[in-house]
Amino acid sequence: MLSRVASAGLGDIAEKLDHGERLTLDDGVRLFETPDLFAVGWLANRERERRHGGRTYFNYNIRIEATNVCVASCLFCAFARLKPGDEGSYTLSLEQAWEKLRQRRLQPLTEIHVVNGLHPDLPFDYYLELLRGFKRIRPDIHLKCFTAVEIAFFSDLYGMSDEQVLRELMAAGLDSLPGGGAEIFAERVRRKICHDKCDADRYLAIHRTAHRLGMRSNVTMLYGHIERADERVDHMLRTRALQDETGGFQAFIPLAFHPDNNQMRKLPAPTASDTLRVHAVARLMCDNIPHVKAFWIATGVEVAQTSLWFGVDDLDGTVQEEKIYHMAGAKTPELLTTDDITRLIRSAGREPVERDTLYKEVRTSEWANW
Ligand code: V47
Repeated sequence: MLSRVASAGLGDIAEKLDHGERLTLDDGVRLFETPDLFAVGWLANRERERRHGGRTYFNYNIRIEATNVCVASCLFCAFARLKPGDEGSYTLSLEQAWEKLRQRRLQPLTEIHVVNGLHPDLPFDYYLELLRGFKRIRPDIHLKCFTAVEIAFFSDLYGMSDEQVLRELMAAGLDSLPGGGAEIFAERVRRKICHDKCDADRYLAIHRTAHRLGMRSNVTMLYGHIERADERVDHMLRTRALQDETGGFQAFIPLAFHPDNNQMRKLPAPTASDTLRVHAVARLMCDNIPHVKAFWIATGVEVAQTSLWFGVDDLDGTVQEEKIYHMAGAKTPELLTTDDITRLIRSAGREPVERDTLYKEVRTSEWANW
């Protein structure tokens, strides 16, 4: 296989990886440009197996999107509605949001993932109470809530520093931050697809602060729209640089662009081979981030399963009730059971490991009394 890697013009990259040398922007672009996807995948798989062997992580989680009212006008978004009362807009009352968790009291959930629109009228107390209520119902559950973009919005709207916002949310029960809102860090792309939300420096600064305060977080990358290969690699390198400083990122999560019902609908969706390549290159570039996650809702279940041989070691989880991708045309199911996920992983020749949000091994199938 090494001779094939050399024929693909990647021999020097293989050597760097063997010597623990870091890949550069130019290396990353070459990994995107070489036609030999299999060679790139093989290198990424080697790195994946060096870190995790065949272990493949997933968790028993639920997603709650409390409101889709959003003042931002991201071109790729099919979920947001500008104002309360606009057709298709919704905002859950606190009771309704808590009820979603109560209805699942028999499920051995370990995590709630909350992502919302940027609602201009809700008081900060709504979010604090949302968290407190979840913890009252299930004190043991991990709350992975609010993207850095939401945190920046709260600080600006409620007149607080990012650190104050994070501290207050933590006191109310916030345990970690999800990776959403990163899109592509490059200014050229951000200006075009999401000009009115926080910029890359602020996104990264909020994650830096969250890590300093003791929280873990993830980072995403929205790909397959107007970004170039060098901008993808730049995104990975900026993430890697912050990880060198803090060590607080757990997973890098490429997110495949879905073109239905949004202002970029003329663009085609990324292909399966592009998806496999992006995950593989992320594994190779982000050498200091423990996990590369394929979000099966976005990639499709079959491609997510295949990606387990292209650098990926994490499949997110059961998810349940996902809206952002389904409103943008995702044909994936809204939920996989832990049995479904385990079967997918096993039949790919990998070893399923159920985890909590912080990657501690758990076996919810053995929990009694749920
Ligand atoms: O930031 C929105 C993306 C993200 C579209 O941290 C779209 O574990 C593709 O953050 N096509 C939210 N993508 C989802 C998210 C996430 C997902 C999985 C795991 C984690 C984690 C976080 O969804 C947004 C945006 O980048 N998005 N619209 C679309 N049409």
